[in-house]
Amino acid sequence: MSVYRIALAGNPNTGKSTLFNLLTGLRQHTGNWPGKTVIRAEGEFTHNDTEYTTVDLPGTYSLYSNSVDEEVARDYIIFDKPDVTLVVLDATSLERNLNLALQVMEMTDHVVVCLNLMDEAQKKGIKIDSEMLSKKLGTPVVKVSARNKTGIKELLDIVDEMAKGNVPTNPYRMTYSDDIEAKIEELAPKVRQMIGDEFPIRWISLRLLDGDERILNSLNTYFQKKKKRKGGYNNVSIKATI
Ligand SMILES: Nc1nc2c(ncn2[C@@H]2O[C@H](COP(=O)(O)OP(=O)(O)OP(=O)(O)O)[C@@H](O)[C@H]2O)c(=O)[nH]1
Ligand SMILES: [Mg+2]
Repeated sequence: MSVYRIALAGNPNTGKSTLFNLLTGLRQHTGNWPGKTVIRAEGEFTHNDTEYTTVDLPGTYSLYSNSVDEEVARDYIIFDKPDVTLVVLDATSLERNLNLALQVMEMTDHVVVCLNLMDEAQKKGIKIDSEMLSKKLGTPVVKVSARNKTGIKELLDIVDEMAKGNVPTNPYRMTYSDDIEAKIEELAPKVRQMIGDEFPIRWISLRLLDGDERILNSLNTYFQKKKKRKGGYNNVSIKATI
């Protein structure tokens, strides 16, 4: 039986761990991320007769390289390639929270947006047209309350469908200013030539243009590990040349 992997990403305090605990119950284990002092919580659950493992990523406001937490979350999405990244948003501060959702959507097509704290939003009289939001974002959007345990079945049904490749998505991609877009166009083929197609080339090009050297470290570590595993054919050493 296949085991699919689900990552929970989102800003701090959006209810990721509450949802994680609800899904995995006692079937969870914690440790540290390799080489980092950041706690890694992983757990299992079953839905529609399918086994899932889920990872509770550290809460972050962005996925650049500003902190170890951001690096851990970012590297998991890029290098471990979960079958679905569930972006958990606080429905009471949607505008601020959508920023992270858009960043994740630049990194992977397999995104489900979970609007959590819907109970709180309702109390505050906040109304959200999730269908419209879903159309605009190009990803499924599901309203839940992890505290009141509402919307969870709908959420897991769509996660299940996406993990099995049955949900075509077309995540909204930010368009940048003309000069940045021109630079991306110039850089992307070179990045693709160096590292192949298994990574989000546009996103990596953007990070490189932003002078993010830590993504280079992460890529080098990834290729070194891969080389060791495969007995050394892939001799890629990536250096900043921009
Ligand atoms: N009202 C309401 N509160 C919630 C809901 N989900 C989580 N909370 C509360 O929100 C707070 C933060 O929840 P956590 O699950 O710790 O949030 P988190 O995203 O894991 O936070 P970090 O680990 O810091 O990133 C807690 O007090 C939860 O009880 C919800 O659906 N409704
Ligand atoms: Mg947490």
